[in-house]
Amino acid sequence: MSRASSWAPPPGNPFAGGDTRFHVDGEAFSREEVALANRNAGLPLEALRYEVTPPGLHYLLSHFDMPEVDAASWRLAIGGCVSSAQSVSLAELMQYPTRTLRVTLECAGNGRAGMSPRYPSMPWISEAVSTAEWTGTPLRHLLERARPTDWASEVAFLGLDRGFDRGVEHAYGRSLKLAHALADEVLLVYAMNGQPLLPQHGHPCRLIVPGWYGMASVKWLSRIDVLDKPFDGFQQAVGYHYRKNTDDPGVPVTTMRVRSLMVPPGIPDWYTRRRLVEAGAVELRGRAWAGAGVPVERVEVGVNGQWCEADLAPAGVHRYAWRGWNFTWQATPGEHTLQCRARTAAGDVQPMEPDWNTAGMGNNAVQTLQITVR
Ligand SMILES: Nc1nc2c(c(=O)[nH]1)N[C@H]1C(S)=C(S)[C@@H](COP(=O)(O)O)O[C@H]1N2
Ligand SMILES: [Mo]
Repeated sequence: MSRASSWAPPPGNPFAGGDTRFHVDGEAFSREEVALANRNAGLPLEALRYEVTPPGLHYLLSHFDMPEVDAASWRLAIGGCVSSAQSVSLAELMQYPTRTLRVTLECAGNGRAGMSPRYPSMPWISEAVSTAEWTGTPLRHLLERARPTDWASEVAFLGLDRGFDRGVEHAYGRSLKLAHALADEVLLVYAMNGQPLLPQHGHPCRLIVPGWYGMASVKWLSRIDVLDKPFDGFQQAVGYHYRKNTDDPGVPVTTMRVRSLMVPPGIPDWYTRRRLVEAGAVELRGRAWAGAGVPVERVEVGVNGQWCEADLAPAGVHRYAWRGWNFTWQATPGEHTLQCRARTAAGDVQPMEPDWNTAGMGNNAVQTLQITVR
């Protein structure tokens, strides 16, 4: 595992040299960006129609390769600052009290392609969001059995996948503050929409951290380390920060920012994805979400810059899932611009322009669609 002290690439590291990626302007995507886009699928926006995303349509983000795991011999170790280190099999984990939560996950890099200049990485436009029913057990049950020591402050989660980023070799890992790790909604999950986890979503067991951007929900768990100091793994200490420039220590990326998306209306042109809609009443619909369990309170639809109130679905019991909305648009022949914008109960509103940062994270600017009405 990478530690802060080992960030300077050790001798013999074939990918030493730190960050070799430079920001780019314009719409031309590199071969590497296209290759990442082929590996990490997005939610086709018409699939926003499903309250719970069918598993094969759930967006995907994996940094390295999917590890090969034998569920029958897999074990999860819990150690570090605990009184009683644990090791559980999948069958043992399933004996713990079960909890199912409907959770909307969004990748922190969603919208990266809309930031200019752009950081070469997974070039999401707006499709890195989905909702699933995750079943597992609250992590606190295992932590309570392991009994963190009085000086424990943080819990690190290590995946079985391993690779290099910016010259640093590491297993994918993230951490949570101990108090957060003990919250009842933080789950060790082995099923998605009632089925065993698919290989790409972390089989046989992953973490789900509701309300946070997806990077916190570590897939393919191998080990949980209870720590007495902040976790210094690469994806925690170096990756996932909002930075204004490369010297900026930055602010850690945490909970999801408020956002809404609409199902593109009408029919598309195969290549450009431009839309054609027939004149008359058009039912626009979409979904809106925010992080940290804060409810979305309002969605507005912009028609050529004029904002109107959309109808929001009832809040319901799914505190960590997106909310549906719809709006009837009287479409008249010609060219039109459609937008949508959500606001939370805490008063946070989507901005019109992205809040630029070096890694292209947390872009929750309003979605804009160009529509031709016939
Ligand atoms: N072990 C591991 N966990 C991981 C990742 C990863 O690359 N390796 N990617 C993270 C990121 S950045 C996101 S957005 C979510 C995506 O989860 P999904 O692929 O199941 O949608 O997983 C997170 N957990
Ligand atoms: Mo992500």
